Amino acid sequence: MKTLSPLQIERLKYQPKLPQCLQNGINSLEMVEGSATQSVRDQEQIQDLFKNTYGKPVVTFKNASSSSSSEVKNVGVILSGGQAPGGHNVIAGLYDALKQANSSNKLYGFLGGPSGIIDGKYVEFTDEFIDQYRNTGGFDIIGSGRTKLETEEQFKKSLEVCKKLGISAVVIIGGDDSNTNAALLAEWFVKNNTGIQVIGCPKTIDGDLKNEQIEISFGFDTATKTYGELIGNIQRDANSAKKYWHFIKIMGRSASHVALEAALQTQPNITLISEEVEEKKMSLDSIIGYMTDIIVRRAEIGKNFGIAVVPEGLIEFIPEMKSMISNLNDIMAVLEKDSSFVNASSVKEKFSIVESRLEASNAKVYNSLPALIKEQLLADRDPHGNVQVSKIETEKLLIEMISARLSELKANGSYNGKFSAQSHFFGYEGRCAFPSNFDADYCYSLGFNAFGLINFGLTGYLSSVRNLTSPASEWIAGGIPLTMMMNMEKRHGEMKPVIQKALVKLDGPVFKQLEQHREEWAMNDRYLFPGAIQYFGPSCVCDVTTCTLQLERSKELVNA
Ligand code: FBP
Repeated sequence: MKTLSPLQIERLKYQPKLPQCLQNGINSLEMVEGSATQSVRDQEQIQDLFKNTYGKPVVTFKNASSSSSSEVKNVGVILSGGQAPGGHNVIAGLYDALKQANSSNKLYGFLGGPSGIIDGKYVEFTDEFIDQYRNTGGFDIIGSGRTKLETEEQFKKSLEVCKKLGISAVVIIGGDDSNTNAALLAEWFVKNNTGIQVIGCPKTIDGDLKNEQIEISFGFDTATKTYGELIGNIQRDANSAKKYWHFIKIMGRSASHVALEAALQTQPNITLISEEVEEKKMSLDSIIGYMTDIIVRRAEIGKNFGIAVVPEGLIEFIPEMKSMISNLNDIMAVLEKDSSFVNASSVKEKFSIVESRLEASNAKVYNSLPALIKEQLLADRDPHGNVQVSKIETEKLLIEMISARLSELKANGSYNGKFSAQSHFFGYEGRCAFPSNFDADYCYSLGFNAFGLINFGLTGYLSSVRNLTSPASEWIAGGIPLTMMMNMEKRHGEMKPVIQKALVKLDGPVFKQLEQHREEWAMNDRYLFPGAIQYFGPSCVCDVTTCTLQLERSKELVNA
């Protein structure tokens, strides 16, 4: 018998809220189709690659006047990619809808991510099994993984496993890369007349899987609130001791939504936004200059402490680094399979092999970095060919370079302060927290709605629940074709169809909010202390969504 914490016991009892149209029952829905869609870019190439699933309409559900019966269906579900709070509730919502539609329906969970469907590793869900995981964080119900589903052999194996279990639909819960897998699998299943549908669910704490129909990916709300709590606590510590500069790297592999949201929640002294760095073509040197200037100005008024928030993906957005990393990715795709590189006698030898293959200007940039960062840049790419930025200690790189700059300023008499820095990385801490009420409701709705899409025979669609700043009963449920979000990008040295990441918009209301206040926050300590996520208590504390969602939605509503 497992021992449960008091909060676990109370959260198991929470009944997530559903949009009104889903409350009347999964068999009482009517589907309304919009007009045909296009991919965000590279339309011809995407259409050619997704001949069977391209161009489908956006769909919305509304209550039907009568209810219909539903045939028996077996469904498989996969948790894919990085953990995000609420994944268990997506599965719970899917399970409840499926059983409501027909109690003979079965839900299978593939174990360990997409590899589960290839290797035929699965569990069958039951009430007792699901009930232990309702409203809990983590993906441990079936585990997750980052296997990329893209080869003919993988698809054939998946088909065999689905046939064996009588599965007619697969739900993939994942981020941009995982939903790219979902789109590829959906297309292959249609092309080969298998009759198996594929539906995606928008997951990622990074918040970069969004568009007009997907207002936010799940997990972003809880993760950013967790980081907000931690940053707030550190701000109080810094403001008490007044002796450290805290450099906090915040997760978010590429886009800076997480760092931006955490900054709006806490109002630190410095916040870097990768998209701004790229747009303004800020070199590493100019970033160091910008941060050093604030540190020096604060020291002049006796403040030798502060908080700097740095997005995890920063390094890939600094122009000279971006060029070097892109060149390095292509080289590593070859070197990872080259035994003379893999078995090189020392790290230094690896550095020189890499430098000899990089273009001259990129080799110069690579060579200028501290050995620690050079080594971290050589770490294995993820299965999608991305540098694993969570392993690159950008916060330490910045501290080292700023220290050196301050020593120079001290030597020429233009700085007289003390610089003592602490580094932090907040990432994994936020990915498995108990989902906030928002994420608990949103995820349950996404899963429930996914079964609605299956029931209407759709494939290659992403479950969509919108109007999220209104009460849950007013949320709008439906689906969007995955191909609508795709474009061509270079991965592992080759052009591939992928879901386009939604980066921070510099002309959007969220970044503008930071831009408008950052000088004030830099010098006058306007720290906010959000505290821990609250699950029970006044709605103004427990049910508020993120600043990002509120600002983006209020702009949309004004423009509507
Ligand atoms: P997803 O895009 O799969 O949701 O993962 C996002 C993320 O949490 C990033 O923020 C982070 O850089 C990365 O996963 C870390 O990956 P891993 O868990 O493999 O270390």
